[in-house]
Amino acid sequence: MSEHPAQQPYWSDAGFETRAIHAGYEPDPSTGAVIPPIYATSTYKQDGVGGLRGGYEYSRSANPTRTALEGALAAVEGGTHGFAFASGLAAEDTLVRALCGPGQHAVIPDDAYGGTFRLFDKVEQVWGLVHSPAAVSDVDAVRAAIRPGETRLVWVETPTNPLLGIGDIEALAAVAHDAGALLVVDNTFASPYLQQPLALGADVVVHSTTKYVGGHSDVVGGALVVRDDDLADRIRFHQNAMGAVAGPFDAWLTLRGLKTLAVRMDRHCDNAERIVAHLLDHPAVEQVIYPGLPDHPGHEVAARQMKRFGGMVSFRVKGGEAAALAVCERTHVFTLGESLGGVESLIEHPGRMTHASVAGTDLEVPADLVRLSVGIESVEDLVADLDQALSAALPR
Ligand code: P1T
Repeated sequence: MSEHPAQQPYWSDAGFETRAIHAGYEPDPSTGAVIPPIYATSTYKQDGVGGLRGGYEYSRSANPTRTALEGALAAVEGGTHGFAFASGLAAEDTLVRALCGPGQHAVIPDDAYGGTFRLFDKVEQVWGLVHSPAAVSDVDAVRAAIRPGETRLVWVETPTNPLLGIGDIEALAAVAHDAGALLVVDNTFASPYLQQPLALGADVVVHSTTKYVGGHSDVVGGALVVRDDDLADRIRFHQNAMGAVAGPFDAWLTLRGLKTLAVRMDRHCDNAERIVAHLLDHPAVEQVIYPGLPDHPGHEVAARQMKRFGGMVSFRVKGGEAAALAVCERTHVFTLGESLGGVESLIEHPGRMTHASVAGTDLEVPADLVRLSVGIESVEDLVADLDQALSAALPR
């Protein structure tokens, strides 16, 4: 299917916020509608057999609401081709099977979203793709994990989920490319506002748009963005052939969220910084993990490649797992739940929740770890809520 006009990179010279608000869609020529309609249609009338209007044939292949989102995603990531999927994991699976074949190998993070590990370990491995975990913060370890001639993908999350490790995207791109592999960066935690992996040499950006891009905890989605036409062709073929696409309403919600990404991210970062400063002095807290802290091992790299340090904060509670669980169960403003990146603050216990699927593997996370997705509420309320919950963890 031909490229749709909204995918053309004609917003490439505009600022980030302008691209987030305008790219992907021109006001409708017949009505002037500023926002794309939700094209709730599965098929399109053809003007004679094969006479497609605007290239639209069937909504698995393309749908105008999804096209608008895909153009906007490409524009905000500094790419030329965006693809929207039913979930982050659907995007990941489509990418892996578009680019790899049985008998090949991928290097994956030794700290990654549990579902990403499960996908590689329990699905792609059965299909014949083997993987080795390596610390994304250790360029030498990633280089050592590469199997010359077999490694097709170096897969990186930065910051990682949930330990907020930082990978040097530029250095990792060089390592991957030296070995003839592609660098894939899952940019979910940073969001395109804070980090631009393609400009740093990554070949593919992955998102769970469920998170900061959508931003309102009301839709599940995923995305891939590339600059290379051949990679785009392979992904487009597999997106259609595998069929895990974003539906029009999901695409519309995600596009609406994307427009305010920049202002939301700045507030997420402001609030996270205040909470980090508060937790550092708290007697019930063993360790605060945040890339903005000067003693975080990835701080210098993060300062170089990120605009700010993000809205995710992890901390270890004194008193072990029982204390960590007690904190998670006592907050009121922070909602106990999986996911992240929405306007409302969330708290969770990775070991028992988002990362339960990595228990007993190299990716197991500490039992005393608590993860915060810091929202954009009044920061005083967030601090007070954590204080009252942490009092449960203090030794009596
Ligand atoms: O949930 P889904 O939209 O399929 O996206 C998967 C995914 C991919 N990459 C990262 C970095 C992620 O954090 C996720 C999903 N993560 C959670 C649901 C979570 O609470 O961590």
